[in-house]
Amino acid sequence: MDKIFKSYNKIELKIIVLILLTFSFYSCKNLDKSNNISYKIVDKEASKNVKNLYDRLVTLSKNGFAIGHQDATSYGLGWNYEDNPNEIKSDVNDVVGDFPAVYGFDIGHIELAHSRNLDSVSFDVMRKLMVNAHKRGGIVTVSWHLDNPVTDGNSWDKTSAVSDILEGGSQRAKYELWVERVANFLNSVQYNGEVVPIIFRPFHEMNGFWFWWGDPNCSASDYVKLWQDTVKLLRDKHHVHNLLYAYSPNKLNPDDDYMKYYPGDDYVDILGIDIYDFNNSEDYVKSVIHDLEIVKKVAAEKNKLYAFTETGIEKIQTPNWFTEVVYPAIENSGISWILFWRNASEDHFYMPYKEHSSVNDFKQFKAKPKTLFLKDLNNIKN
Ligand code: BMA
Repeated sequence: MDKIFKSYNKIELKIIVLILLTFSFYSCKNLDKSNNISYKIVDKEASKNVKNLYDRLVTLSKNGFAIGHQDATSYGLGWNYEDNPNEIKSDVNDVVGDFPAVYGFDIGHIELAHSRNLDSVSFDVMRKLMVNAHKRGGIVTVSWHLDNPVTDGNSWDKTSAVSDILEGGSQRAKYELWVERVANFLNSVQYNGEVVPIIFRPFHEMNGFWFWWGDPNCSASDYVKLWQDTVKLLRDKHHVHNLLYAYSPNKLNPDDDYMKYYPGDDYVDILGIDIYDFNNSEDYVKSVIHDLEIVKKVAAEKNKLYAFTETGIEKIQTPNWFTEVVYPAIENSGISWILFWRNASEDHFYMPYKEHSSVNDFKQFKAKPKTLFLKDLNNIKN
């Protein structure tokens, strides 16, 4: 080796070292490039934006996890977007000077052709805010608290209904119309003439005993049929090509099987789980670690992304909850994002707002190495 080096002068050596360094830098970057990862998505005809979103999720999860907030820009404590539609506001931004990276919306009541969702967010406003989130580099995810199609009660009306909306069921025509309305809305979310990519998370928390589409009001096989049928209606009948599909059971009780309602590898893009802290952080942390480990294992076997699709502690009365409870529990989980629930009122909020006692803790949470807010997300190169 020495001999070889002696034959070069100092300048030549510097140039060689530079070339070698540049080469190794680019080859490392290439190794990290998500394009090199092979994956299959539910919709073979998905728009290129959907594929980009998938790539972004793969890449970002190597750097940390994106921070999400339900209805982040629709309203917060003491404000509503509709009161000042010239300004995009969020409680998160008011507290830490940056916006969430993930934006959750709920389309419950789109099926009824209402102009507002079940939480009074106008669908026209929602569409604008989805486009705005996407335009600024954010990620959009949608849940669907749809009414009970048999009774016209809400999602929590546990009257059995799934068998009635499957093919041959008494409410089939109604359900097909509902899905058509969902399709029309999702297809209408466009920016510069292109559909905005959306992570769609229907029929969530099916193991939670509170929704008509879940245990014990619907069998696992009917659930799977409903899911597959809904995907086919959206994708094949209504040509909705801007979706990734996320499956998200609720916290697993000891006898629960994460896969019990799993609609199949060809119908799910992202594996998720919803777990809340009901002011018992010890129990919460145990569940988060245990359940995310299961989700991670299944995701690895199936080569799929995974996320913490809903969480939070209502009213945040536990001191340092963000840095001492949730952060350590998810730090090494490998999730792509975490979605905190909505800031609806002083009795029902999950993110800090100006002057709340958890503001300082949340600032420290933001400073942690793995929490990715909007600016962080935009700094990650795909
Ligand atoms: C629930 C609560 C409800 C709300 C629903 C859909 O968890 O926040 O108040 O209507 O989500 O957003």
